[in-house]
Amino acid sequence: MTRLSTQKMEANIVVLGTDNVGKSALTVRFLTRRFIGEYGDIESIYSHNVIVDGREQTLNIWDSPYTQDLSTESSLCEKRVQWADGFVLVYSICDRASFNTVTRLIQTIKTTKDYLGLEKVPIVIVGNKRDLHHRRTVLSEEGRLLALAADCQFYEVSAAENYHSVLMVFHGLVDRIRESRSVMKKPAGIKSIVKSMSAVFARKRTDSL
Ligand SMILES: Nc1nc2c(ncn2[C@@H]2O[C@H](COP(=O)(O)OP(=O)(O)OP(=O)(O)O)[C@@H](O)[C@H]2O)c(=O)[nH]1
Ligand SMILES: [Mg+2]
Repeated sequence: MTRLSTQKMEANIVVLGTDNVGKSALTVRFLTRRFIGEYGDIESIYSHNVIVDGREQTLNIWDSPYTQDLSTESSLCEKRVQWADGFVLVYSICDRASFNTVTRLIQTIKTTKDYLGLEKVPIVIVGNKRDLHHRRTVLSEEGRLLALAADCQFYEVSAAENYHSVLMVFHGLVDRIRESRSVMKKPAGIKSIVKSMSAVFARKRTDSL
């Protein structure tokens, strides 16, 4: 029997990306394990309890249809970014423009939130529609390189065909949110600033010799 930790975590997750990339399909797949094909203009914040690494977590997941109001420049987008603790940024592997938007979204998130000094920002990049590989226009390597450059996690999935990889996306994000919270809380941050300042001064002293 697995013992649950009493420490319950709550986290806000926003799913962002251009239209038709599968934001609702991914969200619904995670919540219900099902792929229903057509999702219409669903706009919802779902509350979902999960157990990750023996810990109970409440995830509030915000999925909304893409409109110009949700473009990376808008204040509505900024509001969502402020609300969220973690981000699922979705593009379709068959849609180059949707991949370019993810690059812009990362910049918006990083300039809106203060992630200074945080090694692993709570962002997961998702290349969806992997089953449509014959129509692929974005290589897996491009997604992986973007994630590497931005310190994000990366998955290629098919919401249509596979539940497990979608589960990995959300569990991976929960891990990152937890890590980012513990790093932000740590007073050791001050210690490391002092340490790096002393290193700079020490270097200056030796430089001037
Ligand atoms: N083949 C394939 N089709 C998918 C996949 N995921 C979603 N789709 C289809 O892509 C279309 C758009 O999916 P949605 O989940 O509605 O996309 P969305 O990003 O929520 O779009 P908006 O809400 O309009 O911004 C639907 O017809 C889905 O059935 C996938 O992994 N593979
Ligand atoms: Mg949708």
